[in-house]
Amino acid sequence: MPSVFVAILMGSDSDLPVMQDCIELLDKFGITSEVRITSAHRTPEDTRDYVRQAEQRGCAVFIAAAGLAAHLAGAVAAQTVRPVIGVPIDSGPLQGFDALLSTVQMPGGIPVATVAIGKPGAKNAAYLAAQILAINDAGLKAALEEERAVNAEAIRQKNRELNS
Ligand code: RP5
Repeated sequence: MPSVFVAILMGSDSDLPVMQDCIELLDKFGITSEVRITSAHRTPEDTRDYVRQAEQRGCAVFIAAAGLAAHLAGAVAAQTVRPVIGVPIDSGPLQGFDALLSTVQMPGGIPVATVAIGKPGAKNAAYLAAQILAINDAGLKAALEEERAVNAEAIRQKNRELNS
């Protein structure tokens, strides 16, 4: 049985600084990931070939990040029935609003779970992928719950400090 992993695809190496947190968060939760630069426009055949072989090798979730006329997530979703998470990158004169619409406005039947523009979306793509994998992984579910509890406690502590 192939080992499960998450594929992180991005349209350009210029997207990498935005996606760094995504890569690091998956690593923090012990989730194996593969990172590939591949474009819906510049390398369409490579994108198709990678998605097909990655699914066969055990890719459980695809994360696709792109800016401008961002068709990468849709192009990936066209090749697989694994969950696809789209991250609109805040590049170009419209700062990601173009990529948001290109990524989120998929026609019925080919879904892309679109997260926020830019760095918050990069983080949430990792959390969402982890939550999908946690459906069948009690340890991962516990780790996600523990992190939320720690974050909530940090806010309570700040309130105690503000009011002491
Ligand atoms: C998109 O075009 C990429 O995802 C990137 O966000 C944007 C600009 O790419 P570069 O011109 O920086 O390579 O395809």
